[in-house]
Amino acid sequence: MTAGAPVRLVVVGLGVTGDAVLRWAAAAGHHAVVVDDRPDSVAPARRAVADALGVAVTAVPTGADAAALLAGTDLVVPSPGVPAHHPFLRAAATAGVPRRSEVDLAAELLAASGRTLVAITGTNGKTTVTELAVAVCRAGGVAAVAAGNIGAPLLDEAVAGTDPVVVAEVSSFQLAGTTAAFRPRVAGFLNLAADHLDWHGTFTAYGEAKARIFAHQGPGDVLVASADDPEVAALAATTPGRLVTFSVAPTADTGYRIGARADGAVLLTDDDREIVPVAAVRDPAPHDLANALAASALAAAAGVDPVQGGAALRDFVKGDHRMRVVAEIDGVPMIDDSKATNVHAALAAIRSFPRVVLIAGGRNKGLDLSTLRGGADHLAAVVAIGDAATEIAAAFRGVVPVSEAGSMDAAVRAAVDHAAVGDVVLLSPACASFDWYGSYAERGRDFARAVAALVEVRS
Ligand code: UMA
Repeated sequence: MTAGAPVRLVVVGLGVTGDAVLRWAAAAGHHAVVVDDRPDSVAPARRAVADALGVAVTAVPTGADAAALLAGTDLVVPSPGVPAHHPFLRAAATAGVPRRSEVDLAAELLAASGRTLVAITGTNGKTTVTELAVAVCRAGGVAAVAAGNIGAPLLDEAVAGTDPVVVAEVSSFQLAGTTAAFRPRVAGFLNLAADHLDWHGTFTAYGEAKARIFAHQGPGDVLVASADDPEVAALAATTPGRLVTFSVAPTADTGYRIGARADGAVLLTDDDREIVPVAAVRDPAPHDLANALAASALAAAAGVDPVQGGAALRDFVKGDHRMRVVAEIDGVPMIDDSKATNVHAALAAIRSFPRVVLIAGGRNKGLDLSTLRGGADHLAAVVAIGDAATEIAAAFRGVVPVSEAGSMDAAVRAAVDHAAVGDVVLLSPACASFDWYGSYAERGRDFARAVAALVEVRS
């Protein structure tokens, strides 16, 4: 696809990704058509790009119309949010039209330009590790940039960027549409727990999509993978590349790990060099240390000295909506962890405090929310919100005090009523935000607003 005859492609969905694919296709001389299930809700700026290129944005065709469009199509590029079971993608598969995701196209371009692709996936922590790996590279004297699911399309970076190292956060949706062209020099596989089952159908399919992060690597490539997550370890054992592990288990004696020194614990490289003392890492919860080790190993595999790069681990501040205290009410910290959109992330948050009043719920992504009960020992009460409120309330009835709330303001009030000194109030929803909000960030901001409003009323 990097050279050769023009290709007739159909871009499915005109969001952030479709926009990048459309601009790339036009610049490369390909002929693109854009279809979208909600053509009327396409952002005006994106529609303007399509208009300027003379490309119409139409509704996704069905039946004979879909067959006719596909008959003149060489390639389908779906946006990540379009599931493989979408009728148009099924029709494309039936018609034998190949499908490639945007990150797949980008990986091919990056390989051709000799830039190093570090591709990171996992159920949780991938945005943080992407940011950390970039910071470690830069502190180690190597120019690096973040792209992918984190927000800036990888294809835009592949077309226009120049940094020698590109660190990409890659989602399971993006990985599901990759081919043998997706061969990152360095891959990272952080953890694997149930998520996005409404898109993938089964946990096995979700895990298989994630494993595509390394599936087409060669012997000279590196896979950095968790040794602590049995699901990841089992999949990583099949890697065609060189495996480098990371672990926060006290028993770990190989790979990137925690070591004991006379003056305290330290993060260690796989060749026993000290990266930084654990005490110097701002957020020292086990998953934070795992993220720091993973980022160090990834940067090292991209040619950076992880000891020099370790300076970045000292100053690193996690992004918004990740365990962020937004205020205190009567001595109770009010914590925004809106980024926790699955059970695995919410349980990690719950278990990091002795007693929690949990605000959880939203749009369930096909997960078994009753598994949140695994955190019951840490829960003082639960306030259930959103589409999944009934499901969450049912999971906790008879286990801990539980109430349902019809708005964020009501949820915050109820949580504060349940809380005692020594507790924290934690918004860690275990669900997507799209029932009440446009994004997890919007949900987190609304939580902070509702907390501030309650502080105001009580002052
Ligand atoms: N659309 C359809 N049919 C569908 C689904 C979507 O026509 O069945 C159309 C929509 O009407 C809309 C467009 O597709 O016009 C939206 O495409 P999209 O949902 O794939 O989103 P993009 O705007 O392209 O953003 C995507 C990622 N979104 C998703 O995977 C849902 C962004 O990740 C990513 O930052 C961006 O590409 C750049 O790579 C967001 C995300 O929520 C942050 N990711 C999930 C997560 O992190 O859990 C995976």
